[in-house]
Amino acid sequence: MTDIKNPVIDTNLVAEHNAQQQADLQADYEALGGMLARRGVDIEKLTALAGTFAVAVPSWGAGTGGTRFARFAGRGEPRNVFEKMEDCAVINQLTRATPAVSLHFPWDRTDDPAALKEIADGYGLGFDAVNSNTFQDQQGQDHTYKYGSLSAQSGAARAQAVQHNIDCIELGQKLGSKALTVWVGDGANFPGQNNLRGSLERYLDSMRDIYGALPADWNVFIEHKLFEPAFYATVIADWGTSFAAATELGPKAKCLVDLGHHAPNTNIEMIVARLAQFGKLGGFHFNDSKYGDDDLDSGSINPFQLFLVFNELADAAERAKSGATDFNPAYMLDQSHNVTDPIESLMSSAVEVQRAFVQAALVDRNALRAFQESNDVLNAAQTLKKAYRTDVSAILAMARVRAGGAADPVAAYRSSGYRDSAAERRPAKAGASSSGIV
Ligand code: RM4
Ligand code: MN
Ligand code: MN
Repeated sequence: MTDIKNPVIDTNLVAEHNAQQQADLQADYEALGGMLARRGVDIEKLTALAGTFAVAVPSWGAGTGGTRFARFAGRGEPRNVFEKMEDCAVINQLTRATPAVSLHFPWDRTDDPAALKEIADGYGLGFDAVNSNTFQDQQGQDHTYKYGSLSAQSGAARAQAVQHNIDCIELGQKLGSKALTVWVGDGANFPGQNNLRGSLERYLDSMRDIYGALPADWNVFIEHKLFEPAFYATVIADWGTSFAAATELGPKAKCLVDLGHHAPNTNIEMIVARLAQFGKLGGFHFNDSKYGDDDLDSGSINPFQLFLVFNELADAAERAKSGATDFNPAYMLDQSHNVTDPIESLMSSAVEVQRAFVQAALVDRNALRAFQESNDVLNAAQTLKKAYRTDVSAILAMARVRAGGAADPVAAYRSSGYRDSAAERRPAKAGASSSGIV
């Protein structure tokens, strides 16, 4: 069990919660273990594997989100990066699946990174990729991003955007991050507004400067997105452009796949397979969507797609192992919560992503290969379905309990009264640091 120096939720409460659940969990675990044993699968191996899973939490997800129309504030929302960290600590304490936080600057900027790091250490949290923000103007900023940032026509706006990214790297270094994620909203709303090729050339020039500022052990992740805020042509709209840019920049540049950033029905698992094949899969922003960049909870709309993504990741990991190469994509959530408690949504999503990870490990890869080779299409498809249909909840719960988390994170969280106490301690404050906007 990993000990957390300063747990936010009373550990006795978690222990009592687990004690109440223990008999049921044990019975479910034994039943599942028996069923898996008949398939030749050792449940203990899967539980140990589940315990290795980690997905980072986006600091901005801790606040309530909004749409273009309105934002309905939640109770006890975090008002600064320290309060966001406290919420992220709750998420990890109960799920034991989210040991790192992804920060967004300047929303999360602090003049005291050492204090932030110390508090994070106490919570048992580290820092994953830092995110830059040149998709909105900040107060007092010299040059507007209204017409673009890294690809802007204005050299001054471009230089300012480059410098902001370099500042993010410097702050991230003080916190122990090892990657910068760059997503820009740059693009055009009208045909003719931008020279399509010229915009990408300017973007690449800017990115070369940012790449040049990366420490030796850092990566830069390029995040593509089909549309919004640019509605006619986005500079980094798809994985092809992202791949070309990452290739152009060099080995430290990789592609980041945000599940919501594709047209409906896009075969995202194939994008994952392609990027993995060519060594450019940097990481993920997990979320789910029905129509566009909806930022709904992971696995809430299309859990089969999430499973298929992890199926490709399991295949890539197996290939990397036999080729003795590294394969370590960064897993992060990127969601916006409008009608749920963000802590509950982030905990549930972390568990859903972990579920897909464990289900993908259940795929009988030798059988699948044999069915593929003999063109037994039906059985090949059924091999995937068999893994996907297996309810691995008891494995996930057991892995959590063994690591010191809660058998049922949402139930334990509700019984802790954390949200009520946050609402008392954090009266709404005008101009609070942004969160929840994705
Ligand atoms: C974007 C994109 C980025 C995130 C912002 C807040 O749509 O998904 O990853 O940083 O939203
Ligand atoms: Mn994203
Ligand atoms: Mn997004």
